[in-house]
Amino acid sequence: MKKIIALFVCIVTLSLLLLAGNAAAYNAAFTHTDYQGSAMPTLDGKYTTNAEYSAGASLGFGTDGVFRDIWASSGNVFENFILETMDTTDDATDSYTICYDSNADGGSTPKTDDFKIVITGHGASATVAWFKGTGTAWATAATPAATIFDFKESLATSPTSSTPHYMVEAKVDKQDTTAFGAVIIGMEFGMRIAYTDASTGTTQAWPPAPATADNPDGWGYVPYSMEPVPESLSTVIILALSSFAVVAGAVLIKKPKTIALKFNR
Ligand SMILES: [Ca+2]
Ligand SMILES: [Ca+2]
Ligand SMILES: [Ca+2]
Repeated sequence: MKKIIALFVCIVTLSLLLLAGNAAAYNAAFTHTDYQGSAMPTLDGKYTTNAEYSAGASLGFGTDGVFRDIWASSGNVFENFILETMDTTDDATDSYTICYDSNADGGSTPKTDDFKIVITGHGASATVAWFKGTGTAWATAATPAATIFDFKESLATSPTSSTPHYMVEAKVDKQDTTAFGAVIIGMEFGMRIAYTDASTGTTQAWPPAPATADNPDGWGYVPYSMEPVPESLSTVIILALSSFAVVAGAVLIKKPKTIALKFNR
């Protein structure tokens, strides 16, 4: 009898956990920690030295996308990232899409604390468009001042690969409320990142499909740490990303020379 009661309690508990899981405001299976950097990266659209983002964790996505981010102070606290793609074809409609759910409260449509940033094209001619949720859809929004948000895009080599490839570097003020009346990125937030190469018509994204830019419930979760990334964690992340392509997984290892050779094959 005790076993039956124990089994019943177990089933009820599991059911409640499943219900809680379904109610999550983001896809917790895709969680990426935002680590603290000791200095702001140089916003030049390039990942010039390993040290620039070595405090952050690497996040591989798609077949060859790599995202690195750190939060750091420059007066206010900023979220800084470098999003690299191994794309080398210069298409005017190549695009990066970064979505933030400031409160990580999800929703099947973009709410008013949700933002979508689309950077299109390359180099000095790259353009940015901001969108803010209305509750049911995206509406175009004014791009915040460069002191609040700024980006640079370039074709360059990096510690990730010695073959020149496209990447975008950006910073977003995590404390500013002047642009939209509330912070653009909360302390812990939801996020989706994507890159579309017009030459191949393929989109690489985190989280991958079926997640979309229009459904915050499917986005990943980004908690923060008051420390730089532990040295051993890169390997742990590789193991966690079991569905991740082997070649991109190699990018996560902090051995720039080895990585460069793999991409040069
Ligand atoms: Ca830089
Ligand atoms: Ca391209
Ligand atoms: Ca939200």
